[in-house]
Amino acid sequence: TYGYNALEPYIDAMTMDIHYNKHHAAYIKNANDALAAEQIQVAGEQEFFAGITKFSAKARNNGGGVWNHNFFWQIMTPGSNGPTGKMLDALNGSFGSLQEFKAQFAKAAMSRFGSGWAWLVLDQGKLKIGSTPNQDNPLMTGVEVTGKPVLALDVWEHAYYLKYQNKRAEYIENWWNVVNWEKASGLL
Ligand code: MN3
Repeated sequence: TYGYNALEPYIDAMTMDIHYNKHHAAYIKNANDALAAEQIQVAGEQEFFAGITKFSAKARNNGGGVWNHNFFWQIMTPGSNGPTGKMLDALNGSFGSLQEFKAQFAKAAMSRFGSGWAWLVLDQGKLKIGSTPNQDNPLMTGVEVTGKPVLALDVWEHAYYLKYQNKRAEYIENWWNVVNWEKASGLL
């Protein structure tokens, strides 16, 4: 874990505080309400997301919100270093170069209209980039990019608006400075 100000100057403390204590907390409360109201009983998150089409929009949006943010906090770290070892090899192998990977990921994050997420996933041994709307994620059945999440970037305005306002591209560019490549590498 790290403090709200730990990702400064790339992500500001107030954004982190509100994002964690208000947005994420609301997803947790509403997901728990939905699970109870719909009497959803699943063995775990894999089963929940695999069966997502059976559940309400409230369960989907908030269940996704909980998982996505739990993952997002872990995939960031202060004092980020670039990818090395098998992570760098995998990115080079799949995208040609680190630069090309970053360009494709940024494009996915930029071209998500409205609120959503950009993802790097591992799917049947291959790395893929994609994005999802709202709080959908690649563990859900029927979304446009499926697989095991390796990186996730929140491109909801609540993730960057206080510091970056409308400049999503600048937020994305700066986000590379806080990526937890060690954690990501462990997911390969
Ligand atoms: Mn968010």
